Amino acid sequence: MSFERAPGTKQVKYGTAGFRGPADDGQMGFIVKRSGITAALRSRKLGKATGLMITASHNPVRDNGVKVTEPLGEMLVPNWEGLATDLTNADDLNAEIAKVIKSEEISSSSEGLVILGRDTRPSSAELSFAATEGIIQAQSRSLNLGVVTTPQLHYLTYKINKGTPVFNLNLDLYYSDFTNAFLEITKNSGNLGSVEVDCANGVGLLAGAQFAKRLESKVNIKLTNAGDGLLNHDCGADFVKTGQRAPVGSEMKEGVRYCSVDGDADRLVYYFLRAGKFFLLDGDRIACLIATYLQKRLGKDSSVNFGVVQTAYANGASTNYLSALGIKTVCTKTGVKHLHHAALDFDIGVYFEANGHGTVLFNDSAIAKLEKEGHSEILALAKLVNQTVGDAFSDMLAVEAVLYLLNWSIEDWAAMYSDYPNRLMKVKIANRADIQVTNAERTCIAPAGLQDKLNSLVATVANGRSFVRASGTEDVVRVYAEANTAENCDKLSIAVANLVFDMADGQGDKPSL
Ligand code: 16G
Ligand code: ZN
Repeated sequence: MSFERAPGTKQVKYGTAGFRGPADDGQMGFIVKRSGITAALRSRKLGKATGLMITASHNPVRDNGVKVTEPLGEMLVPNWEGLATDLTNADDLNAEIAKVIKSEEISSSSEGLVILGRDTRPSSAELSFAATEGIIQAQSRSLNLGVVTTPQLHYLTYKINKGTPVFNLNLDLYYSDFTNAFLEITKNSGNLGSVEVDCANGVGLLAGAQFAKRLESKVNIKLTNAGDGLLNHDCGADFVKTGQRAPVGSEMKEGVRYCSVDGDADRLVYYFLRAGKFFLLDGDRIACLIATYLQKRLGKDSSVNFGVVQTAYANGASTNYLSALGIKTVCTKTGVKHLHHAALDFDIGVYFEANGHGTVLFNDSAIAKLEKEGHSEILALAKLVNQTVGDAFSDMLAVEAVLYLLNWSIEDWAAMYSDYPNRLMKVKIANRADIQVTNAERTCIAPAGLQDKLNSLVATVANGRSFVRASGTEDVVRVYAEANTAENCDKLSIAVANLVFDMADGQGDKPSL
């Protein structure tokens, strides 16, 4: 694989998922190398270690991708997304590097440190060499953690910047922190039963095996899709959430809790079988479970300010459930960084996308108030939830812990509310940038007149809700619809999809179910 970019190569853009694309068309090598340069320059600018993760998450195994992490484990800041884009598209790389060094006032004597990680894709190992080449070219060192989950990379990047000496930076730190937190919370419990984890044939199987071993006295963690099949193929959190069905290889039995992680283990969904029927507990449910627990334990008198951050994709029933309990909710644009940012406005910010990516952030004031009010149980939970980014395994342990603390079965959890029937469709149009949205993606402002027509369609069904937005990761427009019945929901989504197709230069066949 060449790590050089041929002049005139198609331009790429650093998006919500970093850079992502096919791993076999000769482009990913230079894209990852230049992301190494970006991560190194960012590190030199801040005088702190940054992270670089090579993964394409839930995408098929032939794809790959790369993301840069800020020192405390957050997503790359917006103006550097622009610099990453410029560095990656530059015909003259050295000139572009010089430009960034000048505009960002990076000292010529500074040296960076980039923490490097990769998933299990066959293309990932070679791409980590590409990254190293870029990191060195940008006058920095790299510390290669090898095969890790995305949240492990974020967590260890955070740890090194919080003072963990470089020689102590290893995965044992990650496993012991989360294992100890779980054991602390469940110290008075007996065995909590079985949970079966679909590892999507990805890196999750390594993390899953560690937790299974370290927690065997408390919970029986059984792993499926643990490397015997193709990555993300008919399995994983995205497959289960999108298809609302069990992954391949799972012979579901009543009375067992099931969950799926995605290809880099930053998303989680739960499910179980009841009377022969498949029942999904997605990111909205996880948020509602944790919020319910917090509200019960904090009680009326606590000064801790907490709330839930969702996107427009959150099922309306979950938002209504939270509002009925008097829990604050906020809606942001799609993409983890937007939710994360909004969650920081609360002492405790619970954020989850419906797809299962999310976490619970506790700020310093929350910790101080919890200490003062004597909430040791919630303080223990704060240690169990990965504070840097959504983490499928940390979230799984948090769900298990909260079910235990509430003395709830998975059935009790499922009974919180009933989802409104909903449907997600894709529409191909000539130029998806023609669709412009505002109000956390719930209102379409271009093409002119589309939103008015959409409103009229929504008004034709009971409990109707629908919105459209251009995907950030695929060349399509996504249409979401929700209504009181599955039939009305189908009727609404097909009508809105056709509206988009007709008003925004639809391509190919007219949308149908
Ligand atoms: C990316 C985002 C995810 C979002 C998805 C939406 C991050 C780390 N990931 O995977 O949060 O749900 O994009 O995809 O921000 P879409 O724009 O194609 O609908
Ligand atoms: Zn992922």
